[in-house]
Amino acid sequence: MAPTPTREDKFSFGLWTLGWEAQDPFGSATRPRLDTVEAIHGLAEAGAWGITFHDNDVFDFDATDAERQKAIDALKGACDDTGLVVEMVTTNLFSHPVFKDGGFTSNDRGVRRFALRKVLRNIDLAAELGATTFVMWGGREGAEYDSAKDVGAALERYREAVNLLGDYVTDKGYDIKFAIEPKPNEPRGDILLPTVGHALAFINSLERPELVGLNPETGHEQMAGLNFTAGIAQALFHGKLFHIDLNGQRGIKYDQDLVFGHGDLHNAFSLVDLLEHGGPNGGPTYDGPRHFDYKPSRTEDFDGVWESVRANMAMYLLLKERAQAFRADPEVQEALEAARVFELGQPTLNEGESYDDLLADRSAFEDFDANAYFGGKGFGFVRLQQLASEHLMGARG
Ligand code: GLT
Ligand code: MN
Ligand code: MN
Repeated sequence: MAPTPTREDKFSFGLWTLGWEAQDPFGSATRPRLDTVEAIHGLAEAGAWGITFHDNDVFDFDATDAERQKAIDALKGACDDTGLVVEMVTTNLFSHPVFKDGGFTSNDRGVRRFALRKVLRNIDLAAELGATTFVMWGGREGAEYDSAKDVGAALERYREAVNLLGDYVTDKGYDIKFAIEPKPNEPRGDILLPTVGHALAFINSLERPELVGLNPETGHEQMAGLNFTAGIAQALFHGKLFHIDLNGQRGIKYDQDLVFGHGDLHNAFSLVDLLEHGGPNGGPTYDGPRHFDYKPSRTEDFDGVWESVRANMAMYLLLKERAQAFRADPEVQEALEAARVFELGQPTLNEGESYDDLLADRSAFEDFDANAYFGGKGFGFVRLQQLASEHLMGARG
């Protein structure tokens, strides 16, 4: 039996996730639109704590001011009725034809100015609704052709945009931080800031890097063939895990946005272990929202949509239980010790040791038996992974 989610679990969902009508490049929608108020009430009943949305998940791109306000009021009312919080807001800079070459980095300067205005208006809304994270997923910021995009200039414009947004929230006194969401490709052939690492380097070049972190998505790193847990560990290491998009992906292919854990289950297990416990040597944990960015498969009707909502939370909680059992198992602790995982927590040099001291230490080099590592001194990592797998499968404690 899967544990029941509670508000303390801090589960949140994008309105665009369960609200997806399931159209894809090869076929039309297979479900009707899900009303915002209905979605919020359903999420509250399922045990979620918060919601997130793009401006145009709530009101149309072409909405009049009155239509926009009516939609916002309906959302606010549903949140007041259910106690759900709006924890993050983001801007749709990818659906409308005006953004066909991107928003912040379109070759067309008029489009770039329009995109900035759309985002500034949406930041005001985010602040009004109490959201503290503002995600920027630049799905259209990229190109299909090397000859068409000056990548250096595009990064310059990206930086100009994010610097301006940092000035804006600072001057307005908003309690909002930005989280950049990397993705390697899709919808563009190649997207700028394709991975966690690229985005970290970009953030460090900003005028207010402290205001900007990451919103990594499971499937996006895995689309690049990367290990999501390792990417999250690096984001935590840099103090930049501001938010997270949990979902499932099976290998290097199109963005599947499956239910969390329905892709690479081993990686989902190690991820939950990391988020909940930090690294084995006591690295930082994550206490932000557990946010799901997935798509209920096109095969599903509304029963399947709600099944998938519950499945995301159930998978997280089950993996959390399994990770707790893994950490608490004395045999695992002994295997971690034997695998010298804790030894990596020890500095390589002694306290106060200089390179001169290291050079003088014969045991470090002249007398060090490097050949003992041939046919000996195995690390026992396979045993450790087997123990992790047995815990994951519920075969132990
Ligand atoms: C879009 C994308 C997601 C992003 C969303 C935020 S929108 O659905 O596929 O990965 O997180 O803009
Ligand atoms: Mn995705
Ligand atoms: Mn996402």
